[in-house]
Amino acid sequence: TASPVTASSAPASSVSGLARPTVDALRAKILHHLEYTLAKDAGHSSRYDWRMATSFAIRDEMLKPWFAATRQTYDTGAKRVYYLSMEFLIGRLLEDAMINLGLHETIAAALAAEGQTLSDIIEDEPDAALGNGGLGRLAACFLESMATVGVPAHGYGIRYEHGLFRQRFEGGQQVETPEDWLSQPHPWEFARPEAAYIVGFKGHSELRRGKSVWVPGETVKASAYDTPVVGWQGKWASTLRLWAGLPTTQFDLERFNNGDYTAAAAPEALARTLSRVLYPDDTTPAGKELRLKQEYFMTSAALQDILRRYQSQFSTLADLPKHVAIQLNDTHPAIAGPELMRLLMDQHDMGWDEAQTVARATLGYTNHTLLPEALERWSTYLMGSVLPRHMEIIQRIDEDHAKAHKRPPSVGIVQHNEVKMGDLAFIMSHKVNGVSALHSELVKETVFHDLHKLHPDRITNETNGVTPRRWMRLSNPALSTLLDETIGEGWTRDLDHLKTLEPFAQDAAFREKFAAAKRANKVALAGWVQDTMGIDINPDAMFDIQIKRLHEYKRQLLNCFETIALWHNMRQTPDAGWTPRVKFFGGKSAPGYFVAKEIIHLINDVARTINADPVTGHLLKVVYPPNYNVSMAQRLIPAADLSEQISTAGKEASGTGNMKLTLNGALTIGTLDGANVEIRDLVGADNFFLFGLTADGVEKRRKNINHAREAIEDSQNLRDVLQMIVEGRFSPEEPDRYHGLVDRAWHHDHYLVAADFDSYWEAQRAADALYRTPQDWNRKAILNVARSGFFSSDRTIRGYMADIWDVPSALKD
Ligand code: 7GP
Repeated sequence: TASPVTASSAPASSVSGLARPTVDALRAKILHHLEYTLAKDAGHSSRYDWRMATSFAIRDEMLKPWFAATRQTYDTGAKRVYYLSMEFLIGRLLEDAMINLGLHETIAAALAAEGQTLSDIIEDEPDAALGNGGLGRLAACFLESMATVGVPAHGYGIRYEHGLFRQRFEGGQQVETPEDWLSQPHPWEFARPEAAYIVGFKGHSELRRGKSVWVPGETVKASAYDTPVVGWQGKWASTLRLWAGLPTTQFDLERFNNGDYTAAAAPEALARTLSRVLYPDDTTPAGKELRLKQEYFMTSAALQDILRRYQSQFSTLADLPKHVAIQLNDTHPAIAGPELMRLLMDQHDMGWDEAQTVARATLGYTNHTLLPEALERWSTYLMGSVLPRHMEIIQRIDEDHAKAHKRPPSVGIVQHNEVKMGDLAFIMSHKVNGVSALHSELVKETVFHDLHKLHPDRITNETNGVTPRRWMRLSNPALSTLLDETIGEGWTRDLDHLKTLEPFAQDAAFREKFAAAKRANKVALAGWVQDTMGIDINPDAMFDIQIKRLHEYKRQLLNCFETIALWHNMRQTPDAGWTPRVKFFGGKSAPGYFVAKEIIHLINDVARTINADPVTGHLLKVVYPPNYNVSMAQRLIPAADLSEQISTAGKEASGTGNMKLTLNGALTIGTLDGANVEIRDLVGADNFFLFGLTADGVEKRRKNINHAREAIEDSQNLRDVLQMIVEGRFSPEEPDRYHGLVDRAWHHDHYLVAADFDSYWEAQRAADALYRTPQDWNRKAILNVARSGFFSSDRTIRGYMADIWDVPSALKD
């Protein structure tokens, strides 16, 4: 039952510059939506009803900035940015919107007045998991940063009915179940049935009056759903437009009436398949026809929408690049090059050369990985049958390029009966960027070595970043409040303000407050681990966290081996003054990635064994909560002491979890890989635990075919670890369970786990030693926070605006 509101006249939050509703007004709004949108009585409403009503009340507040941004963009004819991505890993939206609109406390008070608890309502929201990992989460951070910085922007993607699978552990093994975030209505989206486009597949291309025309053999309709994304303090907003597949043919009533129900529903089922599921592989492409169709479906719908909007405002398509910048998130939308040319030529009568010039000036391409197995290639047979007209265009782009440049034989979009999507994206973009300084250099030296020589001005770097709204203000209120009190709130919009925190590292009183905030976060996490997993952990132990997709190159196996070695050593001398640790792992494996799944199994077997050991119980615990996702990251990152960034050097393009953990005051143990290099440069070598071979060193070491055996023979610790595993210490019910894994460690150690093991062990012991002197640890942790301002995705977006998009901010000041 409702209680009277008392806080209605108090200023609801410290956010300024935005006309914000009072507690009373919001309370009335929530009740209104409960009654009129959900048709529920407040006395008989479920948590779901309250969440929906609260979300609708917040959504109403998003409309003003959203409309204002849209109107201003039309009125000023401003240049627009379109971010094409097969993934947007946005997570929950309610709290993010509340925080950016400055309504967190107001909503909490309004709900409290109705006897509801805001945190319960926040937890009721399913994660929108429309992405796999780093690439998808980066896209989500970018949307929010574009809304904060003031970029007229749309993200385009697919409205997958099923996002990334849910992970369970059965007997320690990963089991996947479908994710169903859309089984309940999604309160943030607006269906736009009027924004729909026909997308074709297959058929053939024919000449009509001297012009090529594509006659598709199949068609589907792409129908739009819009979600507004408001920036910090609601000064600007961007739009996420996701496409759903619908049939173009009418439901076949005759067949239905004749009793053939399946055939009657077939066109619908086929079209829906396009937006049914997210491919669950991140760095390994699927190579399947459906995936190619999904990529083309999203890209074609987006480009048709972009041209329609452009033509509603401007007349000459030749000026497209003056008003439009399109960014390709990896090669997944790389068909945009030929598709944009096709639309310009076949539908708008532009000539070949002009169409190519316009397309290239409009498109930019971001590369997110160097792993050869992740570079998309489609057989010319598949491309030619699914997209026959595009295959013609691709071939001619390739011929043009060959004529215009003296190419070495390695260059060519079409080679060995395959279309190389990386080369296509490179050739059809005016700028190509890597995602960290090291990665961009490696892009020049490796994948695009020859193309870089032909086009030396094309590759640029835009080091990744993360939004400080979600990854500090939302997820770490304890530290956020301390920052506000110490240096003011300005850091939220301009993360460089964190620099002013630096002197406080020397201030013992501040260090104490900083440590108290970290401890509060660790206590909260420990409570959650106890409640959800039944594992008792000590909040004063070092919380050592490795959270990311499971992949051999990320080397969760190295961490697992070190865990075993540590346990083994602790058991032998339990009184040797060990630093107590809790090792956290989180992450999913691609369903078909056998080796990664075996590593998950081993970690869980190791956790089971170690957590049951009474000798080391006070010293070491291993925690691997299933179903790591954005919301779990928000829980773990603020509680981390040590950030594990231990990929084989040269393999992790950038990393973004590394940035979130640094920002939240964890110290990094890491290799010189991806953005770790920049993190270490900025926070200082003294405040970072470095180990391992460099990217060059890795290449050299691999030339010795015995590198693993030699490293194992030199390391008593590692030999003991492998021996314990092979003896079945962690799998007594099936002692030979890991014989294959151990055999690979000796003979097929492509990611140099063995070669880096001793160096990693040493760095871990240095971390142990430092942790025993909390004053020193905390000083370094504070310096990590103070020097992490560079890793805001606002800075990244400003880089894209200046170097690639040529777009100014629409916001004054
Ligand atoms: C990831 C990279 O592995 C990671 O290092 C980077 O921080 C992130 O992109 C954002 O740039 N790549 C993917 O998630 C991925 O799916 C395959 O790459 C194309």
